[in-house]
Amino acid sequence: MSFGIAIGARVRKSPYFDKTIEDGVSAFSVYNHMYMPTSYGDAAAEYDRLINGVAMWDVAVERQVSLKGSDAEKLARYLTPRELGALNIGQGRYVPLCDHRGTLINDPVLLPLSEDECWLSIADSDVMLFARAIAAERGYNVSIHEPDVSPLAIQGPKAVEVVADLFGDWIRGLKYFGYRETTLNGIPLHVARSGWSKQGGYELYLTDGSRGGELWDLVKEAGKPYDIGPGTPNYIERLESGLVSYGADTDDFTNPYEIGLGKFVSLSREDDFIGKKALTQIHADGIKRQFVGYKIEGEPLSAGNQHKLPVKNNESHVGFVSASGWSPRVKSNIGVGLIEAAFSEPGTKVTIQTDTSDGDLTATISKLPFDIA
Ligand code: THG
Repeated sequence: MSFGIAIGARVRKSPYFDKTIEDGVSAFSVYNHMYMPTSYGDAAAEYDRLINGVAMWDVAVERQVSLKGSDAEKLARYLTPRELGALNIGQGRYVPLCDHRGTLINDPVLLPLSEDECWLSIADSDVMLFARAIAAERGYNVSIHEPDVSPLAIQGPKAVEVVADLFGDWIRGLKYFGYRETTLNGIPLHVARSGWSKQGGYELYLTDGSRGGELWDLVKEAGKPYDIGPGTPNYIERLESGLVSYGADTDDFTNPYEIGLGKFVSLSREDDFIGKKALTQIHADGIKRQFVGYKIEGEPLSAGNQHKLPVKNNESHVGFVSASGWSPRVKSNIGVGLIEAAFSEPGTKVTIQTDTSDGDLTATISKLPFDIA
């Protein structure tokens, strides 16, 4: 199977788009109506850089939704089931969002920028439309738009050295999700300690898209002593680490409890928030499914699965595998997905039905994150 993805004006381009092509990008996905690099053609090298070195990722698709106005904070609190307590400028927080049915609709990072503005750094769904409708219906004094902001992630154990060489040693003192506004050769950006991997790293939130190429080159140059190379949100590392991929792992019925984000839901909050009633009911009823790891027997699976794979117990369908592949560190094929609660106990054996020559595979439920051998 070999085919391309149509490149046109309808799907948006990252400010790093031309640079990723120069650096040999070989596959894109579409995320937040934008092309997102997913491979540079050498999965083993990209994984190795992330685990042992440092990689640079075009994650401009992590779009910001700016809430600005005297009710910005009020709206942010109403949108998430998380109890936020005091918001601190310069300190981000992971804030899952639900709809009125208690279904997870995004899992952004909230960045409080000032008394009257915050950004939601979103995963792949149309939070701007949702937030605008909520704000208008409630009569909140807030304007909502997507600013010109494009994160570039620097991830891996050596990321800290690259970022310290670029900005100074103060970046070592940033807390997780902490960030600070600064410039690099006059390029405006925010430096944040964050990223969608458990290997450590930073994200540069570029705030002038016309300077993406320049920023890409500066990071690449500073990374040379550390053998920096291109990468993307890593398909295998995120499975090992048990990071949720909204959209891949979730469906239109997934609630935060079953996907492992229950700790961010505060039913005891005195103020109201979207989904409070539904989440209270879901919590009282007990969850029906659970997000689990699958340790899968057999030869290394050639590539990621293209569909959610059915999981069976005898002949009944009890769950699915949303992503799977060979883990060099677990030294096994692994996967993640939702399964009926009765089968979610670690050690339970199940059958995964593939739609390839791999046939049916035997798997054992594992806790997340996976233990690294
Ligand atoms: N970078 C930025 N924005 C993002 C993402 C990103 N927006 C949404 C998308 N990723 C998915 N959301 C995330 C982002 C970070 C984390 C998980 C999902 C994360 N989690 C830590 C963990 O699970 O250990 C910490 C969570 C906590 O305890 O607060 O880092 O990649 N800019």
